[in-house]
Amino acid sequence: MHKKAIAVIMGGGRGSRLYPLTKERCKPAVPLAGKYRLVDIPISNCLNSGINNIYLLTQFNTASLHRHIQETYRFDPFGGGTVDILSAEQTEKGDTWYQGTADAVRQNIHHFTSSDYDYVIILSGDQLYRMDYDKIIEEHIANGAEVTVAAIPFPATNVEGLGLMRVSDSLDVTEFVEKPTDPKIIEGLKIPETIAATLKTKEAEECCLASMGIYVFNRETMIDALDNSMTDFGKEVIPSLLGSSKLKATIFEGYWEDIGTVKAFFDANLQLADPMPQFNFFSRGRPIYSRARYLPASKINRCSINHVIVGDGCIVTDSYLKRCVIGIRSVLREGTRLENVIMMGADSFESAEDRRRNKELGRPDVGVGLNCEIKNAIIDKGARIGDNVKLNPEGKPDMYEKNGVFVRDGVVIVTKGTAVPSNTIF
Ligand code: ADQ
Ligand code: ADP
Repeated sequence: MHKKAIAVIMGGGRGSRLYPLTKERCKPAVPLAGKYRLVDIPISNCLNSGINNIYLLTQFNTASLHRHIQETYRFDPFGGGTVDILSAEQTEKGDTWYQGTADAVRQNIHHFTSSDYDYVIILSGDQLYRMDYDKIIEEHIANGAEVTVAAIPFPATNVEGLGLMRVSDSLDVTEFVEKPTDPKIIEGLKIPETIAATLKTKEAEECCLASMGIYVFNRETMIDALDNSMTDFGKEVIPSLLGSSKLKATIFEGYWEDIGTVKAFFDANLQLADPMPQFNFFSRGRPIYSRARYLPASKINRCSINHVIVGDGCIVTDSYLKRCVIGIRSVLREGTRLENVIMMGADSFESAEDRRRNKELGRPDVGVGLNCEIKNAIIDKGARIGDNVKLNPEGKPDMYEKNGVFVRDGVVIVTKGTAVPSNTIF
């Protein structure tokens, strides 16, 4: 059957839950797993599903996002394809930020009409998972649905912040409650026996069906559904379509993690360093794409390294690393111990001349200096950590911030480009 689908990736609102990683960049550009950026996940899922007309909606466009998209997603002229960044500041309304997900799509609908499409798949830009969208669209068509919502069984004790739905045995969505907090409502939305019995998920009857924030719309259904002033899909648009449109659920039972908060981002990244992580970057046939950078392979000298991911272009000497993600172009100097650390790396190597200048300016070189001890931390790009620095969030207040060093969700964050002077004990 001939079908044409476009994808719209929601690149993030204010990014406040990931702050300060979003202090100087938009959310899609936040580095992930040592060499990727968040946006590579939904884009790769699209490309692996045969969708190559992709729109990325973001509040503001940073140099790094632009560079990354331009350098990474180049399509051949025969197959075609585009990844278009549509940022709020570029809309004709000028300074108005998108009011919410539905508002962001509405403000850009005129851009999509340049594509010839029958279906739109709306995706979140801050989730780690692998999904075949083509299968879902096929299912959507076969069901004669107007809207299909992807749902995942989630333990009822753990559904805070998620939209929950009730479905019939044939997976018609009959009720949708955005982020309920009342335990009675949550209890009432547990998966019924008849559906639980069809699932692979263990103890599915103790789970609810949570919305993954992934929606397939027929073109006209979406245009009509947004012909009003509703601002959010989960809060307003989806509930408003109940009863008037044919709404179906599709159940996903693989690994899926919303990584929109500092804690979730930290945990999901470090988990990737585990021997058998739940998300597999090594899977054959469905690669996660990223920018080809032509960096040298990393050099590791006299180190003890356990459960660590090391990106390209790193130099690590006489260090002890346990459960870390070390991003591209990281430099770690002698005598340093890192435990549960995500180091994002750097945008360029420093030359001898740069290092001489650093001395003159009295600032540390980019990377981590001699004899440092860092635990439970995210070191953002281009940070300069001097010698004998100790960083550990233990016992620190959760909203701490001073001189570019933050504590959020029990994690120390050294923000992008921050210099931490030698002998700092935090
Ligand atoms: P949330 O993720 O809390 O819940 P929302 O804030 O609407 O909902 O964000 C959805 C996605 O859109 C996120 O990737 C976010 O970064 C992005 N986004 C938000 N505002 C945006 C804006 N103004 N412009 C561009 N992008 C924006 C949703 C659903 C729930 C569901 C969860 C699953 O509403 O029902 O359970 O996703 O994570
Ligand atoms: P990266 O993700 O590589 O760390 P960023 O996206 O944060 O990079 O930023 C790349 C460059 O764009 C930096 O020089 C930064 O200061 C600049 N920049 C970031 N945000 C904005 C903005 N809203 N407007 C203009 N320039 C910005």
